[in-house]
Amino acid sequence: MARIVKTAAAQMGPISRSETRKDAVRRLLDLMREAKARDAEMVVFTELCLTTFFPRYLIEDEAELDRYYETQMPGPDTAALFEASRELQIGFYLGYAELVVENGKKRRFNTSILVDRNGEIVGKYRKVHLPGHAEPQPGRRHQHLEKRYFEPGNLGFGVWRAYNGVLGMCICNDRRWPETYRVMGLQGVEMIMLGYNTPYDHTGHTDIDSLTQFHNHLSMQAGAYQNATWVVGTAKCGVEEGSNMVGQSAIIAPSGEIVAMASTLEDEIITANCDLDMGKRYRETIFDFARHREPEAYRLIVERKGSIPPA
Ligand code: ING
Repeated sequence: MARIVKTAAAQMGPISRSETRKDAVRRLLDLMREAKARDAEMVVFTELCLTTFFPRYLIEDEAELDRYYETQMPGPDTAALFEASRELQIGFYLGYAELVVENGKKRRFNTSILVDRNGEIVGKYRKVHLPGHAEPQPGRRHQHLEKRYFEPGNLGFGVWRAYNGVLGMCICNDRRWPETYRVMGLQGVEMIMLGYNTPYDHTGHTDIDSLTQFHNHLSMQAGAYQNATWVVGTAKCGVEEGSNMVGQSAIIAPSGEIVAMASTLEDEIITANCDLDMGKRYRETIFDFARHREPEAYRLIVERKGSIPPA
C-alpha cells in the first residue's frame, strides 16, 4: 500500500509592514481551508509568515524589534491556526520569529514548527544558515540583517515520524547548503519542508542575482535527488515593501522533478500526492548509502587526504 501524503504548499504574496499578525493569520487560514478543500493532509506555509520580512530594515528600538517575534506558540494571534488544524484535520509547517528568555537572557531564532492533523506540535527547527550581515551595509536599498536579529539554530537538523513517514524541516538559506539535506538524508528523511523569503538583489552582483530563480530550484532539486527525498519549498514572494522576492513555490519529488509549481506572485495553493515510498526506490539503487558511501574512502576524504599540496 503506497504511503501517499496529500501535500499543499501555501505560497504567500507580500506582507506589508503595516499588516497585523491577525491580517496574516487570516490569510493563512484562507490558504489552509483551500488546501483542505483540495483534500490536502498537510500544508507548508512559508518562512517568517506572520509579518513582513523585517530583516530588510535596521531596527534599533528593542521594543519595536520585539513586536516581530512570537513569545508563545500557539499565542493569542496564532491559536486560530491550531484550532482550524484540529477542526479540519490538516497539519502544517509554520515559519516564525521566535523570542525566548533563557537564564534571564533574550534569545532570538528564525524558527519553524511541524504540526500534526490534530493541531499538536510534533517538532521544532531553528534556522542554522543565517545569510546577510549583522551590520547594515552601505549603499544597499534593502538590508539583510538576519545575523543581527537571530542566533544560529541550536537544534540541529532533526527528523520526525509523522504523516506515516519521516519528515524534516529547514528554512530558506539552509536549502542552498548540501549539509542540510545530507544530515537529514542520513537519518532516512522522506520529505523536507521549507519556506523562503528570497529577494532578487541579495548579493548586489547582477550576474549572480539574475540567476536567483535558477538557483532557487537548483538547490532544492539537487537536495531532493541526492538524498532521495521529497522537498516542499514555499515562498513569500512578490514586491514586498519595495523588495522583489522570487516565487515559484514548488513540490519536488525524490527524482528531482518539480511536480507542482506556483504560477503567481500572490497567495496561492499548489498540491501534489506525494508517495513517500518513491524515495525508497532511489535508496535501493543509485543512492544506497550503505553500499555506495564507502566508510574508508570517506574517512580519507574527511581527513582531506589528497588535498592540494602546499604551494
Ligand atoms: N533569504 C535568501 C535565501 O537564501 C539569499 C538569501 C537570496 C541568498 C539570494 C542567496 C541568494 O534564499 C533567506 N531568508 O535566507
